[in-house]
Amino acid sequence: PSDQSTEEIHVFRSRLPDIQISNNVPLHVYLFERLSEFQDRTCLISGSSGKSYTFAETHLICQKIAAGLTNIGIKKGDVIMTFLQNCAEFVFTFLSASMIGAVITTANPFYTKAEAFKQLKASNAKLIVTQSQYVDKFRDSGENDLKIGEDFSVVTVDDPPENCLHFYVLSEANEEEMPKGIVIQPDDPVALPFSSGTTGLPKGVILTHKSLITGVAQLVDGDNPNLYLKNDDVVLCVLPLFHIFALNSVLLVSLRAGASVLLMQKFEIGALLELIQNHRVSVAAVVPPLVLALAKNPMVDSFDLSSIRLVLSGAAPLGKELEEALHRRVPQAIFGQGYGMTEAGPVVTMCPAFAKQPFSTKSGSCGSVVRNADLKVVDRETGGSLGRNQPGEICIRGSQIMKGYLNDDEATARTIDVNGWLHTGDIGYVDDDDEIYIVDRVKELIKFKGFQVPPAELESLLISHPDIADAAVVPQKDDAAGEVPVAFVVRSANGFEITEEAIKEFIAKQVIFYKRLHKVYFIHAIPKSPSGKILRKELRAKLAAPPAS
Ligand code: 4UU
Repeated sequence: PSDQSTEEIHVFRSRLPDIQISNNVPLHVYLFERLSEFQDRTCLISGSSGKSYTFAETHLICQKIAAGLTNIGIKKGDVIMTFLQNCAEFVFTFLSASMIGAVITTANPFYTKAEAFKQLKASNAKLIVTQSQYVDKFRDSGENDLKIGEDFSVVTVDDPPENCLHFYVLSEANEEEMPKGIVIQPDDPVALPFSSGTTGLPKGVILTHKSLITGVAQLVDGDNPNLYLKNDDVVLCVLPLFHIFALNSVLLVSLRAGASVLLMQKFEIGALLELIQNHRVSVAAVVPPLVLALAKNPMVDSFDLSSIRLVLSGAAPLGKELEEALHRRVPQAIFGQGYGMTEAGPVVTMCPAFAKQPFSTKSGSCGSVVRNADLKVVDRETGGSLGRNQPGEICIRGSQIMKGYLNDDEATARTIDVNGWLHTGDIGYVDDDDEIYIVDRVKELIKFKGFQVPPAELESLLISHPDIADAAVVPQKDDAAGEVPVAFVVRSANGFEITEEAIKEFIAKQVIFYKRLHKVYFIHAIPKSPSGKILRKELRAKLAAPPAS
């Protein structure tokens, strides 16, 4: 029963017909294809300063920066790290990199020094674009052998500290000096976000020009786009652009569709509500914790949110009650979810109620598979594909998925099989109306408010402590964050005195806030399979069980 011919039987497709996708050009060419039509429309709005840029201005600034990047020695294939909160410079840097065939690796600016250096090293970035307040994270810490000005350059969007350049050096270059004759192939990388995928440490996810164009086209192209954006839409960008959700499903789709992107540097409920009201935001991309804030906060009632027509939630499961609670406050809006994964390029399923000619959907569903792609549900035991209403591992195939992990063929082969299926590590099923429900996650990944917490990273830090013999980190359900990481720890023979507090503090010093341990349980041995794999299910079951008296 496991032969190839039966394997292909249960393939789910979008109800929207396939479309022609022009994914043989570079990403920026595709995104700015209709520039002459949109040039005077607003492209970007900075929420904090109110400054805005038209499409023509955005395009010109990007050409200047492309020249500026070339002037400071950035070449095709080089990696540039953005270490930025949402701002116009993030967008400019991303698009300019595409213009010269460079690659952007996006990182969270709240990363600790150790986390920042890890990504810098793994991605081999030649340039970091950041704010002056974060530059110290890239200064030598003794163990790191990389140095600013020698191994990589740093550009800051505000006054540059020692050895760093001001962003003006890039943005005031002469666009005429943009290098000519750079040939960019569809299979060349353009973005390198980091993700731990189904197992292990964070890895560079190679997204090519072709993958990102396909991912955008699947949402906003065609006569009946799955995510119908009008060119007078104002799309809220409060989710961080360093994460693939906002990068793809807020920024890139809006650029392609000619909609305006309202950039918010950080989430603050009052400022957010004011911006929605003042800029007449019509499309809002959110994550469940943001839905919670909007559904519960009494301030919401004093603002006019009547401009919102679409609310797209993703990156973590959204409870029905929560969705309905927010819907009562924004009754005119269509609510729906997208389900994605960095490696999947990123969208796997999208709410079809967002289409130009919409399909009705049920609350709780993550939408239907995107067009121009195949989805199957796999039985984890037999490897065979399953029919409707049977939960199994969601697999996705199409030109949008990643090329692979950077310098990690083994992890790539574990994730994308020989038939081109990307295995998501999520358990879900397809119902009779082609709607997809995610019901569980079998991969290690923990998601705190939609942010990735890779257990392997915390486990390796824990094991590095002399008083800890062994450790395992698993998710625990949490009302505010969805999930929080908790640790099971085996004390080493000499370490019988180490306390929960000491362990929490040891971790907190080394990681970004959302990776902090919320609880430490001491245990005699970590349950493992004969091959040495941590039996995470057993540990998760311990958490679910009532405490032994
Ligand atoms: C239950 O979270 C993302 C990408 C999300 C995204 C992107 C574009 C959503 C909508 C969109 O338009 O990527 P990662 O790599 O950070 O995390 C991937 C994992 C998934 O494998 C799944 O476990 O995050 C979880 N996840 C969800 N879970 C993502 N979306 C959902 C969802 N419901 N809607």
